[in-house]
Amino acid sequence: MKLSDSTLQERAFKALDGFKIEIPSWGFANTGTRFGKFVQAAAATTIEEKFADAAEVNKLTGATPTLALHVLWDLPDGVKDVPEVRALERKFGVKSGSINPNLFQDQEYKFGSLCNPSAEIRERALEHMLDSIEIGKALGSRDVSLWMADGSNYPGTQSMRRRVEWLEEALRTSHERLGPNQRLLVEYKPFEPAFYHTDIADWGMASHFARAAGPQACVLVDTGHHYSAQNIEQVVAWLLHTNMLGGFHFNDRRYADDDLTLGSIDPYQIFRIFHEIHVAADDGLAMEIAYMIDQSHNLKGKIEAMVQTVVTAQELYLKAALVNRERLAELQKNCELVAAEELFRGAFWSDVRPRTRAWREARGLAADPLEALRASGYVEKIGRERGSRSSAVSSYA
Ligand code: LRH
Ligand code: MN
Repeated sequence: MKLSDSTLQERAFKALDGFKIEIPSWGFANTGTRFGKFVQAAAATTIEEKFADAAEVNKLTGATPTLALHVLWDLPDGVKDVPEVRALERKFGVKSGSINPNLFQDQEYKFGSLCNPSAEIRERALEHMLDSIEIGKALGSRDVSLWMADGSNYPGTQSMRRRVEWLEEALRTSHERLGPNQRLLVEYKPFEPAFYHTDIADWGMASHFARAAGPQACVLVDTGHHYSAQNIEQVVAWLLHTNMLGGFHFNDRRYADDDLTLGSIDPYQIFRIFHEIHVAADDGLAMEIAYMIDQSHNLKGKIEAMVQTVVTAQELYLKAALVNRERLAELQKNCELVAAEELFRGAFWSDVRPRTRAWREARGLAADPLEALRASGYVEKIGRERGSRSSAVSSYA
């Protein structure tokens, strides 16, 4: 049974009204690769500038009310920086989102942080975890989002099972410290910067650590953290089935953790992921999914890339929302392969931009956020204001 245009329009507005995606503070900063960093005059270096840029993106897209913070990059003095961040939230109308501990840049983490053979270093890493949880409580943020670079580069140089035990212990202690509404998101990554073993390398390990920690812990799927041959939407289907899916770090890649802009290489991948989520919603699965962007804009204009990413995410989320899932379920049951594929892929190919424009106009937003950004002169303005000091850049973001 074909869906009428009014049904599609209604579903479209409902889907877009409900779709919020969190933007990373580090997406506005000068970032690079080990081969260098190309500085942009308009890049943000202070937490105030990161909130200002986040507010501009939210004004243009109506879909990014929260800003992910990385503790040592955005709150270098820890909990003491909370009052300033609170004031920025009020000034710019953007709330602090997930709190991301930094357990990878300190010299002492050379052989790991929570998995380091030195009990002393594990203790200090745990202190930072607990500080990050306290910052989350003080800011009223729901998620503490943990990614660790921990691993090794050469066979035989570390005990992988010992490190599992140390991490289980640290995450149990961290979970005990969570507030009633807080969650611990465990992010996995198969390699980089460790190139022999990574302690949280895949969804199975992340699920184990989350379960071992406690009921408020779940798994974060960074789309860039998979071997190229991996079926990411199947991982998502499993995490939905096992009620372990906490959220996403969206980006795109051609080879490894390239952190390119969402939908720039394989938009169909993200469409397939969103489809699994829409079907799970139809099935009434309890879900609290944090949609977040995790990209480093090394060449594209930082704000332009962020607006482009949010618009692309809205379009891919909507394309998947408008799949005639009732009809697809029939075709899947009858194993009508070509008809099912044509329906599924057809939804991906349908141009939903007229619907996203209509939704924006109906919600008093710019019909074309990228065009509105260009017309606003915002990037030029902040480039002039920030440009004079942009030569020396120190930390990663
Ligand atoms: C690690 C990662 C993690 C963040 C970092 C900026 O690759 O995906 O989520 O801490 O990027
Ligand atoms: Mn990530």
